[in-house]
Formats: sequence, structure tokens, C-alpha cells
Amino acid sequence: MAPLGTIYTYTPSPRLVKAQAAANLNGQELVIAPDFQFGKTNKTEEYLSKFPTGKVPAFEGADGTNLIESDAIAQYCAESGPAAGQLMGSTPSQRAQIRQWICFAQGEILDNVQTLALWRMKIYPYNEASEKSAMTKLTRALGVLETYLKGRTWLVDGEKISMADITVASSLIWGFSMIIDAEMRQKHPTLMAWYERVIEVDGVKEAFGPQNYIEKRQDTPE
Ligand SMILES: N[C@@H](CCC(=O)N[C@@H](CS)C(=O)NCC(=O)O)C(=O)O
Repeated sequence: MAPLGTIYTYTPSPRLVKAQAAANLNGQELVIAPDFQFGKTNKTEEYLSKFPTGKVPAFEGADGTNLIESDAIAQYCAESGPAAGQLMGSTPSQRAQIRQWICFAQGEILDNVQTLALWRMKIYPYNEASEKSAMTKLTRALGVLETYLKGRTWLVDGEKISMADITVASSLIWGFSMIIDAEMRQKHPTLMAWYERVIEVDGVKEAFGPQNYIEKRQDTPE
């Protein structure tokens, strides 16, 4: 079968793995543009003519569909195969719940994780007020998940993983490797059990790779 399309991005990227997981679950192949250079390729006129934000990830489908925004790319991959109903929902209720958790992942988790991760990755300078605000919001979001997941296997009713689980889990990858340390993880046993369950699912496992967990987070720059 021909690949579903090509994704332009740096790797590894938490914004890429949700699309890769969705493609895997649908038996589809995605190509990662081999000669892509972040900061260079995505500033060219050719790139901007297809992907107007100049950001990554961006997707060029074999059917001519060009997409920006990682959740739209992941949706395209999720809806391009036999697992579409499972991954994106097959009733209005399921679809809305999946959308709810995708929005939650972006607004309540990934935005905060990014603020907390970027100075630790030495990409942005440290800012005490931003650090405190993002940590408070992230802690609240983890609490929401811990409570909501009690007695549940997956985020949305149903027997199988959906894009709700895959997207929320992907938003936590940098969180677990840089911020949500052993002490914090211990306070969220239900969330941790769910996360381990998500990343062990065939297709998700290959996309996410092994998770690196930080033991003790760095709180201020050296
Ligand atoms: N909401 C977007 C965010 C994309 C985004 O901010 N990408 C960053 C890298 S993580 C980027 O390409 N930045 C380059 C720039 O701002 O020019 C998505 O989920 O795809």
C-alpha cells in the first residue's frame, strides 16, 4: 500500500507520535520527510505556500491534502482506515467526548508542559511567574485525570483506546521526562496505570517508543 502521506517535523516530537500511532492502528504508513531541517525548510516559500504557519508538524497527503496543526493531522490519520470509528468515535456523544479530551490535552496539558519544558531544554529563558503558573495548571490537570480515570480503562466509554487516550498521553511525554518526577507520579497512581496501559497498546508502543521518566526535576536554572 502507498504511504498515506509525508510529515514534515523534527523528531522525536510529541506532536508527531499521535499521528504515527493513529496511522499504525489503521495499518497505514507515514513518511517522515528525510531532509527536513527545522528553522530552515519550514521558512522556505515552497513550505509556506503549502503550510501557512511555517510550523511543524505539517502533513502532505498522497491525496493532495495539506494540513497544519497536529490534532488535524492525527485526525486525518485516525479517519483513514478501519479503526476510524474506534479512534474518532462512532456516535455524536463519543465524538464530542474525544474532541473534549483533545482540547484538554492541548489547552490544559501541552501548553503548560511546553512552558515548563522549554527552559529546561535551554530553548527559552527561565521565568519564575510562568513556571509557577504553568506548574499550578499542570498539577490541576493531572488531578482531573487522576479522579476521572478511577474505575475507567480508557478516557471515553468503550472497550478500546481512542484518540482521546493517544492525544492526552502524547501531551504528557515531555511532562514525564522533564517535570512530573517520582514524587509527583506517586500522587497519581491511576493516571500512571492508565498511561502505562496506553503506551503498551500495539501500534501506540511503536510510535511512542520507551518513555523516559525523570526521578527528580530541576526546579531552577543552575
Ligand atoms: N498547535 C500547533 C503548534 C505547532 C508549533 O507550535 N510548532 C512549533 C514547534 S513545537 C513550531 O513549529 N515553531 C516554529 C515557529 O514558531 O516558527 C500544533 O499542534 O501543531
